Amino acid sequence: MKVLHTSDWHIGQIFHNYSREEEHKYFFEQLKSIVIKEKPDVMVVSGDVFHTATPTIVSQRLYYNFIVDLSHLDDDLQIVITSGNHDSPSRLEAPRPLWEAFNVSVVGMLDYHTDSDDSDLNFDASKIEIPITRNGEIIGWVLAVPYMNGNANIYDSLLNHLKKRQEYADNQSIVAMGHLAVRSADITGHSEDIIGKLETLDVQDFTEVKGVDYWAFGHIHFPQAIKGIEDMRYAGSPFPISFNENYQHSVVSVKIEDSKTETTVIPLKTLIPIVDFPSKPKGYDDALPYETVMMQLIEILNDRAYVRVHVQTDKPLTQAETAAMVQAFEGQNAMFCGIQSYFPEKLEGDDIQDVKTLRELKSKSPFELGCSVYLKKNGSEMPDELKEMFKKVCEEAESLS
Ligand SMILES: [Mn+2]
Repeated sequence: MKVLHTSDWHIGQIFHNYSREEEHKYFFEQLKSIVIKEKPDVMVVSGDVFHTATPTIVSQRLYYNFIVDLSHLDDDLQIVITSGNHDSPSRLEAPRPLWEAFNVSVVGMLDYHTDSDDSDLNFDASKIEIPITRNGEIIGWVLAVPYMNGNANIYDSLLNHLKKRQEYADNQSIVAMGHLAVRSADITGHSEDIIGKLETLDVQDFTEVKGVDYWAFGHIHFPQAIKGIEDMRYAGSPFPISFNENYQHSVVSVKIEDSKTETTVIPLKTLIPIVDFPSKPKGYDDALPYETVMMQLIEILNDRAYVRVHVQTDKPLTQAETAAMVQAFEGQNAMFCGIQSYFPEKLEGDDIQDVKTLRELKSKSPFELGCSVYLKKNGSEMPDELKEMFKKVCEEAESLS
């Protein structure tokens, strides 16, 4: 069985006010060429199809057009799509019956039931056990597990259930999908707050599950064989979703034959590069002052790129300075994506250093925390006017929760 593994498309993302539509089209063109060349039996998309739970019409059109286009390429191509934490499970799944006509299986969520059948599963397993056929014969299965609170036991139960099915035979390949964070995975490019919120699973939770030929994971955007295990991979995002994702993006081609799994990482081209200008400094000493950076901007303005500017400064930039920087990008190919300021060391970390434990953190109000983060980032107290506005927002948010 041949599988093409991709994930974390994040269709509809707005990156520093810029639409990614053209980049998604560029990725889809590449993916189409890869499908033509690799001829997979099935393409699996392991979650985060859309960037938001309520994608715009433009985003949905992009998605529908591409999937339909792809399925027209080859009548035998199957596509399995599962939801990620960014997707709306029900919205993704709504056109499920229509998708079936295109050989596309979409699983947004598990269908739970209360009365038990003879398995130890309390949801409809047959919905997420997708048979993969070639010339009318089942050659393998995709266990299309959508995003949910992490629990690796589900895979054992699913395998037990699958093996009891009449259509199941020993020589069929099995691919398991999941949208989750595996502990000890390389989280390059992910900010800590993302990982902190995730329930994570141990890699052993999966290696102990016997009978899966390939694990097709989504969620972590850095492509990798988890802990070097070749048949357990994150496909990663198709192009940078954030400034931290400045690395080679790819999809994975998987060949399973006689229970042996061979994987090939297929690199993708990025249409619009992300650039840290003049470069990403280690700290204050390493950065260049505002005036110098402004003068050097000319080097980059003509390039089509997302540009984040880094400046060394002793005090927060004035509004006029920031405005002048923004102005410099106007009408140019380069796209302004913010300024990062670097202050002298002594100003950093005096304030929230005292917050060492979770309990201490919890004892601070969002307003207090926001003020100390501002102080840490800018080296000066938040201006009164901003404080007022921030306080109001905090109060409004608290009244909602
Ligand atoms: Mn994602």
